[in-house]
Amino acid sequence: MTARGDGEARLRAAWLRDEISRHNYHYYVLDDPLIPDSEYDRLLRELQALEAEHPKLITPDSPTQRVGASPLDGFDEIQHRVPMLSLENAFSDEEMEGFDQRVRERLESEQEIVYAAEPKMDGLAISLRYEKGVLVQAATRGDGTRGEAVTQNVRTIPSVPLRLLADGWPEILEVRGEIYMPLSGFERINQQARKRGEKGFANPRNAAAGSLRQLDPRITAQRPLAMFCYGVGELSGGDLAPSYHESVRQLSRWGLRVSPELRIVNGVAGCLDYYRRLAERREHLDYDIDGVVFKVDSLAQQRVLGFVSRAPRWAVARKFPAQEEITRLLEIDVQVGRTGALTPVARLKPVTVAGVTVTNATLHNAEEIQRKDIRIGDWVIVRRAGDVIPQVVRVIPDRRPPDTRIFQMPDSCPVCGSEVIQDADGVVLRCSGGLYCPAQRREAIKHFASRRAMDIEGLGDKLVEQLVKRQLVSSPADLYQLDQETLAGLERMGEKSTHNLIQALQRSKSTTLARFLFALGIREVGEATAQALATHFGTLKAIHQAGIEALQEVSDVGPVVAEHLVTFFRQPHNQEVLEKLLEAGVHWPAVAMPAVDRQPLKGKSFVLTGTLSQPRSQIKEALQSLGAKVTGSVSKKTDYVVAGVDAGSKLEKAERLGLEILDEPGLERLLGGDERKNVGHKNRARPTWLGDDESTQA
Ligand code: 9MJ
Repeated sequence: MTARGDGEARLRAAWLRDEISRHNYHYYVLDDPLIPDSEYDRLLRELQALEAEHPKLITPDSPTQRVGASPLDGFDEIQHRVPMLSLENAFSDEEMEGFDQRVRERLESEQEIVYAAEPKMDGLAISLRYEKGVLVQAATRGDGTRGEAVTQNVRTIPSVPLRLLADGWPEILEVRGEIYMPLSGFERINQQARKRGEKGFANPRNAAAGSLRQLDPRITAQRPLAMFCYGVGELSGGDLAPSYHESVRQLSRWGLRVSPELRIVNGVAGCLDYYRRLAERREHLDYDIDGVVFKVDSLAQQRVLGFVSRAPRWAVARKFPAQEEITRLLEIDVQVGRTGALTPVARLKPVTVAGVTVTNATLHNAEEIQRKDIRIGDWVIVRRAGDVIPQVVRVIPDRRPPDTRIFQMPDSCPVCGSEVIQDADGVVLRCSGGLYCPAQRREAIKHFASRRAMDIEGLGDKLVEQLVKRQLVSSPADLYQLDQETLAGLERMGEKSTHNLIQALQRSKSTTLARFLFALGIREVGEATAQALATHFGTLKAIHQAGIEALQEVSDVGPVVAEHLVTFFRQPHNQEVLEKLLEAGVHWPAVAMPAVDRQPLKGKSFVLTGTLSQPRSQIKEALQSLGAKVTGSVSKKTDYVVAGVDAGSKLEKAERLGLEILDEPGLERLLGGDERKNVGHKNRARPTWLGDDESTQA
């Protein structure tokens, strides 16, 4: 390669920097990449090579400088010219009403106040200073007046722009926001730490703080950190829009990442409604939040309201109730699950966590108990996260009483006495009793009846427990033999509930192949796998007859799942149960398949964008089963773009390129072309689940 002329190299480097920054923004800030990763890597490598050849071309805002500078001796202290404020808290609806009333009184407003609402991130407050659009300093909040410069560390965070995009930014712009670690990243780095024999971080907030306070930026660079921006400190040589939400929109235009949850709400009623809705969705977010922040949206009104000591009068944090409490671990019992797995469960001295009394918490497995050094009698911290089973976070070693006992897993099943065997992974212990074990039987039946399986309404856990205990039911097939008289003899079964249950059992017989497969409770066959198997093979017979290899042709079936399937169908006991279920009248419409070698969408490439009414994974699977390729970014080579609600830049790009765009009905038409429509089903006399036609009496 000939060395480029200096001028040409400078131009190329500048172009590459802009191009990489633009893609960085689309990938990390908008979460909507324009090009494949390989293409991005190629651009970055070209810039690295160019800078290696011409070191003079390296600028502090070059994307190559994110990998982490040399270690520091310590962090410089910096002074915040505009103090970094904290927030007043509200712990109840009444306190929120009090806040709103104070705001209205101060503003002498008869009208409802317009508030901006957004999640309260549980991370670290950070200030980013941009001069002429270039990031020159990043600092922690510290005590609000003095913080520490963590510039080199923050530079490694991909969602923090090293240079602002677009135009119109003030000459000096200090942006404030929260740096946090996404939950998925937190799990990953903790797993890696454990593999190395280290302890890992207690929670994502500590992990983010620890990562940001690294003296070696190269370590920070390897930590999955992200940032949401929510405010402005110092500002000169430019201006902001007149409201909070519009100024946040401006920040976003300049390449800064802002919360997608930001909404405008009216009055305190709007605030309380937002709070409740977000609280419900809290567990589905990929980051920890500890409440909601409400801010008076008008910046003019904010100025009138001003500050008290260190908090603005125009904002409040409505905090979620505490989710961790301390209690005593009284005993450890062992539960036997549907597949025989033994799970140690902590019996706790009852404690109220976030308004709910907690008496049990899962301990997962023996390894976890050992790792956390949990002993019977310890004082422990219990966490309840939404409707998830409560967890023992850790013990409080300082409070350990002298008489604690070390727990050991049993070598025989605590329910049926069968031998306990260890899974190949060496972590999970299992009862070898199979359906001989009443616990496994009970769990298998609960699963069979559950909403996403056969959906037998009214057959709750307590009822299943009674049925199994009284030996009225020992397999799912026995459920369909239950009669009015038997059911009426059970606790809490009046005439009406008995009648309803019989009806529900009857209704449940009409199902789908995918649901039925899932309901059987075959190990590792979840809903998605069951759906994939049903779509791929079309009939129960075909799945039963498929060997290990044929099964692995299904998208998410590997050797382990294939082995479980073959083992399941080989068991005479299972064959008998299947036969009885079909005999009882369980049926589904035939899944009419294209011949396996006919893949009508072979070679076609699809991109899914926007919110669709089914999980993307399901749509993707359906498309893949017809031979299509599903990719993440739109290009000239894309054949179809499936656009759901609120589709954004991918849809725009598809329109620009003149690609074929499908809405959901359009996609359904494509997927449900004539050859794939569910065909009608015939009556038949004999259960023939191994026969030619499974479409049964309906
Ligand atoms: C957090 N922690 O998410 C503020 N915050 O505004 C949001 N914090 C804040 N805003 C002014 N979303 C001071 C602090």
